[in-house]
Amino acid sequence: MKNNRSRFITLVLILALAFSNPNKIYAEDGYDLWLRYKKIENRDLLKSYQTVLKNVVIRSETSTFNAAKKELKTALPNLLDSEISFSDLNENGGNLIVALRSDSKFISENVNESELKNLGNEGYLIKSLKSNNIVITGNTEVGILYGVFRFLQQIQQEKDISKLEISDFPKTKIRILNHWDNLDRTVERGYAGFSLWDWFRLPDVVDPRYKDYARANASIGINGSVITNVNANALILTPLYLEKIAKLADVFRPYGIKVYLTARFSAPIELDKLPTADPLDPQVQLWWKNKAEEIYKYIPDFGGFLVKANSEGQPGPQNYNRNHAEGANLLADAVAPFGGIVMWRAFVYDQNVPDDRAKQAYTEFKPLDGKFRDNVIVQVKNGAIDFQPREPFHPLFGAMEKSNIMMEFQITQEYLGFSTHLVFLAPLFEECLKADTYAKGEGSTVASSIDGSMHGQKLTGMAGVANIGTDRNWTGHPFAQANWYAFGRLAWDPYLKSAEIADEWIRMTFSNDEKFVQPVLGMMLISRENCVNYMTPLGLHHIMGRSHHHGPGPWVTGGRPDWTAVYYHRADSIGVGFNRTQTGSNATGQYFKPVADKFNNIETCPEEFLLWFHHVPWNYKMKSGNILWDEICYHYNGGVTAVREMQKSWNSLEKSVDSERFNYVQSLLKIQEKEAVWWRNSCILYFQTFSKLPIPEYIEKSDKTLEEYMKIRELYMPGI
Ligand code: GCW
Repeated sequence: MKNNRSRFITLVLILALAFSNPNKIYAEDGYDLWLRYKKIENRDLLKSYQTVLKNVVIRSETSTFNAAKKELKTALPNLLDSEISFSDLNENGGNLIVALRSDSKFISENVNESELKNLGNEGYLIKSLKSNNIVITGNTEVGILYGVFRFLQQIQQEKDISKLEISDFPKTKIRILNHWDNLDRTVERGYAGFSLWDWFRLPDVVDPRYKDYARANASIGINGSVITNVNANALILTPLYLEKIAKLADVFRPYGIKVYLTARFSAPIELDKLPTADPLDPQVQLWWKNKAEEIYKYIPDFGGFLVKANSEGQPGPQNYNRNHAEGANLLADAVAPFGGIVMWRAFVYDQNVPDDRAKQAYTEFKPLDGKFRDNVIVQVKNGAIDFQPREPFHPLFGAMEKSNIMMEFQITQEYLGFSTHLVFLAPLFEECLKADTYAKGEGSTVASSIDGSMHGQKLTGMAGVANIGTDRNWTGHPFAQANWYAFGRLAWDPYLKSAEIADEWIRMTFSNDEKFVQPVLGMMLISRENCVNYMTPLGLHHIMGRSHHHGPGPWVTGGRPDWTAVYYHRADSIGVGFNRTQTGSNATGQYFKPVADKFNNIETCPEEFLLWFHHVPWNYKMKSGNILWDEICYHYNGGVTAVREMQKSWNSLEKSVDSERFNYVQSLLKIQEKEAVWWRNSCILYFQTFSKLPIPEYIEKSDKTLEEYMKIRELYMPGI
């Protein structure tokens, strides 16, 4: 009896709490990403959605329709806080009709064939009809699935759905994540825990997370996943693993995602003791043909291989005096009968230290243009060095006229503060995609070189080195989720604007409240420039800690020269910066003429790339009127100030966000501030030993000496 009474009191208390503050924001751990499907905040809109969306008609007998239906079933009742009925296509009466045109009389009566003509096999049409019905259709099931996600996003972002007319299709074919995941579940350059792929328990245990991973990717149009590290392990190609991979492929398939693997070039030797891996050796060719056949038995829609060859110690065709095209074509021929492709990376540098590492990829690949098979696509990093906070675009973009070429961005923040710094990467991606290569005159943007519009390539794509791991919130920093999101959106449409992408993401991940959206948008949009300022302003690059790449290390020297910082900044008593002009390494000569001329001339070289291309005297007069030394100090200090501004902004938003994510971001921003100060102080003190000029008065005094900074040793860093 007593027990019952106390239960009753507890219940009353719970109910009272629940109703006392209807706007209470509950703790969230970030697992749901941008697929939170929380009840619509705006009451009028909620009402109008409830009126329009009462019943949904969708087939469920195929796995992709089933996935779409499940998503709608999870999302709509939560977003609309109302019951929604679902019926099969052959029944009538739905006001949201999701179907192929050929399957639905209603759609064929209301949508012209011509409206679907340009959508290809992954596009969709979402249309509100006068009758108040909404249709989601496309030429394929996966196109419709993308349409369903896009439709839900309209609701999540509280948009008017009474006049929808969205017809969209991806501008690139391969939109793919590259996981640098090892078989022992460590992740190279991963800062969000361990690898998602639980090889030990697979194939028997299929973690529900695999499906959520697929949902998140499909929601932004990602259609491929290379699940293993480019620093490859040949074992992944053996039956032991193929059986496990087949399970992952089964989970991803309904979501339109294909599995790809990294191929270790020496696999024939390592796995089957062949005497060679020479791409022109018939035995080697046969080995790869058989291997491909075996893989396709396990995974009939296997996507193909990604290869890092003759780079950082990885084996490749050059070990046998063959070139990259001969290596790529070997694998391409093996997967071609099954419709597979080969993504061959242009990030190459071998044991010989070049006069300028920035030139190597172009030097090796440009002469091979036209020599690759049709099912090979050359995967090029956005810049010629290595995912720096800012790099000029890679000179291979626009230059490969007769070869398929795709973009590789790094989503994981190897050089941008790991998963502890809030850095929204869309502006970095956008800056590169918008850059003008002048390959075919003005307006030949990098984006047009990777979507096939510049040179008419058939195979197109964009890869992103994933920032995902076993952390509950997937990406470590809650805001790093936005980088995964932004990558997917830009792979789908490389012409999108960062502000648009951020706005969508904030609304779905946090809130539609303008008082929250606007300040957060502001923080996100300047965050990458801030990072450049406190790490590597004015074209400085590769001056971070050795090997783990965390924190400043402009003093790093010794060992292989192009792995040191001094190789890249070349500071001396006269000035700082790498002379890559005609009087230096002539890396500028790899760009088309108008671009080369612009970079060559110190007067026209954009200041953000000044020290990338020029060795500039400390007293050089900058556009601001400052001399170079003062300008460097100004940027470093500006970076710190801006992080403090971000902190203020975030602190003012405490009431608009759940305490779990609020507190976590607040703590991470503290780390970011501390590290921005570390970067600023140590870099200024270091470069001062060359410039011998005073540090401007307005900059707070460093509490450590340069020697103290140089002594900092970081142990057991993640991601190595
Ligand atoms: O950025 C560098 C990283 C290496 C990486 C390499 C690459 C996978 O420091 O960890 O190796 O690039 O892109 O191959």
